[in-house]
Amino acid sequence: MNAPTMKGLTIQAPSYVKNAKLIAWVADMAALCKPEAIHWCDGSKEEYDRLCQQLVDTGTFRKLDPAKRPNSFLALSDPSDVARVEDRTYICSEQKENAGPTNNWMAPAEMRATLQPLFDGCMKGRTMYVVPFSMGPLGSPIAHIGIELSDSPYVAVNMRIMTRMGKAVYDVLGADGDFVPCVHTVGAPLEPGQKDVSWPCNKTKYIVHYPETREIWSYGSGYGGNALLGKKCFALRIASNMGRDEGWLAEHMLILGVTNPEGKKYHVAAAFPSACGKTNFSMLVPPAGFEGWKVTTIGDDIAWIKPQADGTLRAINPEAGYFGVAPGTNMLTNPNCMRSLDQGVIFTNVALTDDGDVWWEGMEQDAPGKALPAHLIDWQGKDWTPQIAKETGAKAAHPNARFTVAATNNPALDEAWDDPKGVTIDAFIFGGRRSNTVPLVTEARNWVEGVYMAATMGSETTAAAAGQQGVVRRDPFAMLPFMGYNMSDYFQHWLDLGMKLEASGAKLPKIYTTNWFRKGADGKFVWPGYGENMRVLKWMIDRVEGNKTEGVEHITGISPRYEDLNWTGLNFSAEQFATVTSIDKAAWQAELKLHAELFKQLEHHLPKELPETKAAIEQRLAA
Ligand code: O2Y
Ligand code: MN
Repeated sequence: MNAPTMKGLTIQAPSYVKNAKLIAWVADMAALCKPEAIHWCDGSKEEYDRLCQQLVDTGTFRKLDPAKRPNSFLALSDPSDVARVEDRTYICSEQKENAGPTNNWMAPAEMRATLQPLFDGCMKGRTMYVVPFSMGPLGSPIAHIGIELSDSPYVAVNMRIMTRMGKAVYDVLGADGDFVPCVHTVGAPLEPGQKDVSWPCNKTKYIVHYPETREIWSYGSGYGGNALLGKKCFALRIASNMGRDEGWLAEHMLILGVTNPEGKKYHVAAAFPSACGKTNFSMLVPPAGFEGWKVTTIGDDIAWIKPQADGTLRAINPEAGYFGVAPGTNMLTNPNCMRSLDQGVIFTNVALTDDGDVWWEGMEQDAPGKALPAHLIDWQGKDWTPQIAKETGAKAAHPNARFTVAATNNPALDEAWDDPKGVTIDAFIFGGRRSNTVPLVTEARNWVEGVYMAATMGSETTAAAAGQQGVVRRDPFAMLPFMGYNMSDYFQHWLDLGMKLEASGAKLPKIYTTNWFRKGADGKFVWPGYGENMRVLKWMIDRVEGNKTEGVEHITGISPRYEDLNWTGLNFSAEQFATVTSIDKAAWQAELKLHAELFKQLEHHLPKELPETKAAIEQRLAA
């Protein structure tokens, strides 16, 4: 059909692409980026296999031993391109205050002028892949469509795993459907005859969002959230704007199903800061003592939640795969995840074994005493031996090494994971990472108290991340790096939604905070975590069901007493329980001063309910 041309390059869209706006946009972007060719992805397995083989041929992928890890590949990135770049991530709203104090901001016109020369000719010598994707089940009333233009075949194959990608998206899009345009380049044009590198990228990076026009432009990185634009850029930063305008929620939350021994099923959405075990919790295996309980995964990272006419909140996982952290994943911490990685995986920045398989730190923690591999190729392509590691501290896998794998590989996948209607949320969990102060679990007495706890949640940085131990980084709703507008307006959006649901007579989901990370006097974690978190989850579900264990009321809500949890199969004393639940008056006085600092930073449009709730907590603390 439509075939605009551009200096010898024909923008020949396949006949099944009927959307004139899309075709015109691709022509405009091709005119700007000047690729050598355009490939319209159809999402087929043949296409995936062909692109993976191309990535092997060009040295980006290494095919793993098919007997050990069938249909799986390893990519090693450029050492400078290993993670999301928060300091290069921008929310370019017309007004600075709409991006808020927690985001980098530049005026849209200024950013467009900055990006124009960078994108001009940025895809020379490369193919532009047109990647159509649906965030959420195809055609779901909760789902939305994006089109990513990228000069990275690595991005194209990862997007096929992470989203519903391919031809069928065009049927949903139709002739005049809407989509979020996402442009991505590694920023490494090739001159005629120039040999490519295995991981092209540019030391200049820009991850740019225009919330008013719902556009994403990404320059210079081929890695993860910087390049797979359906994930953090669309599903959180742009979608949070859509949600604010349309009355729904785009959240950094896993979604799980939990079925009790009576066969009754509940759904929980849980927000934890990045790298705090969301994938593990979403795939939790109930321990001994919880026979008859079952946990199933709907999503491991992002939830889109839309209120329904009946007052319920229905949620989908907009993604179709997991882009999880490999180091630390093992048969003890996450057996379902390990089983998900048996075949069909793209690994990035883990180590390569001499027999063509992968390895990462913590992979064999479940097999104490097992010798380290005698030799590996590390994530930088260098020789690694236990001796080198001892002498230099070199990690075989990068700490942010990842696997990309289809949700359908997960043995604990929920049967409703792909249901266009989504699932009804019964409870929200907000989990911080605090060595002290915040108890193991607390139920908010009402929606406002829950919003307060979520707004003030924090995460203690590790020494590696911050150069110093124990600094609390406030991460409201675990959304700090992913908020697409003013954080205080977002708090207001949550409060408004709660008020609206309450006014309609709906039963609101309960709100909980958790903290698996309290430490004892010896500086060690006290709570065993992982599958043992089921003990806390059961308490929540029992409370949702109305089997109210009394619990204890304290300054921020209600927590269980020792006798309220099921301890079968775990040796955990009442003293240890006190260590993870106690409320220390002096520590909380200091904590509330930090809440005040947060509220000062967010004072523009800060809902009055938050300082009011803080005052109530202070009063209870003083009493
Ligand atoms: O470093 C990256 O690009 C990945 S970040 C990421 C990936 C999967 C799920 N969550 C996150 C995160 O930072 O929260
Ligand atoms: Mn995440």
